[in-house]
Amino acid sequence: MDTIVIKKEGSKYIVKDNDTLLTCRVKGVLIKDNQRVLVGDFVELGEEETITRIFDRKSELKRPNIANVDQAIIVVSAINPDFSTYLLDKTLNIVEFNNITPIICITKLDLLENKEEVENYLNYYRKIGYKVIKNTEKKEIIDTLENKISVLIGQSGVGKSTLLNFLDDSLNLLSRDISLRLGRGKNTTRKVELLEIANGLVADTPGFSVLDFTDMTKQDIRDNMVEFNTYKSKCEYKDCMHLKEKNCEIKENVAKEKILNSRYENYKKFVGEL
Ligand SMILES: Nc1nc2c(ncn2[C@@H]2O[C@H](COP(=O)(O)OP(=O)(O)OP(=O)(O)O)[C@@H](O)[C@H]2O)c(=O)[nH]1
Ligand SMILES: [Mg+2]
Ligand SMILES: [Zn+2]
Repeated sequence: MDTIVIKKEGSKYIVKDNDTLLTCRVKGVLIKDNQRVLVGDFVELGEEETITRIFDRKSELKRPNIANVDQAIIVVSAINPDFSTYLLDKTLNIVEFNNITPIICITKLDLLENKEEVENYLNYYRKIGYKVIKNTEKKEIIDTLENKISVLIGQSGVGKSTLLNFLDDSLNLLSRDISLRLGRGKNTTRKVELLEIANGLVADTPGFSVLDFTDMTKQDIRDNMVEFNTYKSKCEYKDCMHLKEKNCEIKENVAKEKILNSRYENYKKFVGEL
């Protein structure tokens, strides 16, 4: 995977150069030039373990601030915290906007007596093209991570660190029970770092409580509702926002239950939040 920054430590960066880990500083000219090195950056190293160049980024996520992510594993729990289509749809929308492939990982199905409602939602997300994995499907997850840079995102407490520990028990990432015992705050994972897991690089991230649509327009939000795009050509207006317009194919398909009502309602909320 070439030469990639996997962690920041003070003013130093830990760089993985093939199979060697190096502690590097950044060449003065890059700092002067305001070129900030991010976790996930592919870099060129000069003499004395100095980062001399940052290669063009394929993607850049703001929160967490990480470069070149291929895919986002959106971790959602069936319960505790409750399954939230609002948070899931919001995350999907923002991840799509950033040209990162979203993958949904469901946790805590074991805690749910009646799984039908959640399973029905998951089937809908599968139907519109998303890969959905259960956190118990170890092989499936390992295959998904192979040769990719992935980021785990999801609310605090959904089980992101637990999932990584399950994939690689040498990791020993702090999960919430432990942090409560240590009397720490709510979020257990605090720093962005790429971990080598299952022949891939994975960033565990601090659970977020606020995600926003920074830099996005209403049209972006509309265009990132992926299943709307299969119907929109039949809307009367070419630029239909699927809101107040008449003869809107999206609204018709919501009424026909071809499009999930919660997806449409969440879409309206997102547009309203801008
Ligand atoms: N029963 C059950 N408990 C789970 C499952 N996954 C995680 N947990 C528990 O849920 C709690 C929170 O898990 P964490 O892995 O710390 O959650 P996190 O997403 O990393 O949280 P932050 O680091 O705060 O963002 C822990 O007590 C885990 O043991 C699951 O599939 N089933
Ligand atoms: Mg965690
Ligand atoms: Zn429309």
